[in-house]
Amino acid sequence: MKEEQSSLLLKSSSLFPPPQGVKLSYGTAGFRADASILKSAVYRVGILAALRSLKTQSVVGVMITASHNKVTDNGVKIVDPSGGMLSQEWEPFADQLVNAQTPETLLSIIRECVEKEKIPFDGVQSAEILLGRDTRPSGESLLEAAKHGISSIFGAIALDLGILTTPQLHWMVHARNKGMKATEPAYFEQISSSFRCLIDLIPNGTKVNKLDNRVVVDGADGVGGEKLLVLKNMLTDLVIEVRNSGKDGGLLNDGVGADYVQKEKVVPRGFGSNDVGKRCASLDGDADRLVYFSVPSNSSSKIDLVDGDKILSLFALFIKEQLNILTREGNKKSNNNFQAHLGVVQTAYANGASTDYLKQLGLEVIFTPTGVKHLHEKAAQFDIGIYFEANGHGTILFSESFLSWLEARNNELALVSEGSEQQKAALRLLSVSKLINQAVGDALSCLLLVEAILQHMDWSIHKWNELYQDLPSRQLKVKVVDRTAVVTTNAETVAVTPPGIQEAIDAETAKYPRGRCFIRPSGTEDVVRVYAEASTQEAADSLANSVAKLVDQFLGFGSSAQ
Ligand code: NG1
Ligand code: ZN
Repeated sequence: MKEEQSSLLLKSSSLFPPPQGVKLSYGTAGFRADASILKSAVYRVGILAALRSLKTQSVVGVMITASHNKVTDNGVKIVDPSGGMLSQEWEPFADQLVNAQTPETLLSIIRECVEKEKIPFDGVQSAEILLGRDTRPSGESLLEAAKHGISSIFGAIALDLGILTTPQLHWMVHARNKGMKATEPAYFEQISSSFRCLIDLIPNGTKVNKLDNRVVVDGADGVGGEKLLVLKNMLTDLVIEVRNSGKDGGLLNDGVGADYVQKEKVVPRGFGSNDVGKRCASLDGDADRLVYFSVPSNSSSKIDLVDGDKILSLFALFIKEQLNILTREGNKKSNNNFQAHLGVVQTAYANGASTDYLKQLGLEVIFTPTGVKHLHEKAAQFDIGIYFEANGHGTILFSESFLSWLEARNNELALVSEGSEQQKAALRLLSVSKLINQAVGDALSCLLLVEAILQHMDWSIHKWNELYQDLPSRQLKVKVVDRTAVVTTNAETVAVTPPGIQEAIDAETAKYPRGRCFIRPSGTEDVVRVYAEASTQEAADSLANSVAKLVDQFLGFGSSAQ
């Protein structure tokens, strides 16, 4: 590393001292904490992003968001050149860099990283980093800190894209590295035009019966609401009413948003008895999660939740149907046949009834630990991989080889049987691959796909919700002295430490019919999460409460669950 480079780093890092006595870790989705202590971390992530861009000789992204966390929190994460999450191999660098106590230690960690990764670091190579942030008030100054980090590496350029949803930034990084247009209008154009294609491909008989093309969306008072106000005007055949758009002074994620709706199972702010029977949806604070719900009666705030597992089931059903049409009898004559390998990926938080349902459909179901980096990686191993977390984060991945086959098959069908059912199925799958975000779960594109499929099937939200009945479940959070004391295995279903806790959980779970329960440390909040499922709501609540007490006994302050 050149002398000027070292002294620039020493000088600029001394302007961003790390907070005393705080250790941050690159968790489920980057670094997250109270915004007031994040400047130094964001500055250093800027440096790391520049190194990552130099190493890969590609564009990378930095997103400043704390998703569903409260408005006073913020966070930062790196988007890899593929548009996915930062390679897990680099997470330890991120931890070391962010926790270095002095400019000198920071410099030596950077040196080590450059050497180990053989990063071309001669000032000749250039690096480009796309920056985005959500609507949090702390975002602007944190974004400035990231820019400082980036500009302290010679040859690195930051491109500030302003306020974006997390999936928009991922999409843009992905598009940029594929040589495609990577602007917000290009993003809106792609998802709205592929939505239109899917609507145009709806079987004629269904269109006549189509009654219900309205959806009411809770924007969590965040960036998703704001962007949806733009997108909705580009759509025909769908009427979107946006509430909690962030424009009317509501507080981000405060009694609103997908996380609140999914965990509390009550109506978000701004929804109530006037909405009985309507199809409603909620985005989270950075619009990478989506859940649906309906209000069943005007006498209580309870909702009928249609969560990520059900979105996954709807998508799986539709994709499977299109694949069946494509490969059915008569079609076998084609010498261009291909048995697409379709797989679905879930985590331990998936409702047990959803897993049973997907297996009944004959689908291959795989489990990974929580965090989309794990799900995404698995889903990418299929020709078509559908992944979803119960909380509504997910997408459908199409492999390059399957897409090339599909394009070729579509061209072949266009020649021999233009307008046939087979060709329509091929076109539908191609449209889905363009509508759905290939980089990461995206609430806006998932919303359009759900709406297109419901119109295709001519289903109401109730019909959709009846695909299977969720097993009652309960999630709790327990504050503990040190959440890292919980170490899990087996896709997080078994706690290996603290010793004895798993046996105690098993003994408790055995008391409940269809009981299932597990604990894991959160990667985004300072808590241990408890998940319980059982045959009745009372039983699920009681199991969750008893296990929360166990967590408290083994690890806690002696306080009780929140
Ligand atoms: P943690 O805090 O690690 O449980 C939460 C979600 C994840 C994921 C991340 C990122 C649950 C139980 N966990 O992670 O699924 O979405 O946030 O936002 O919903
Ligand atoms: Zn989010």
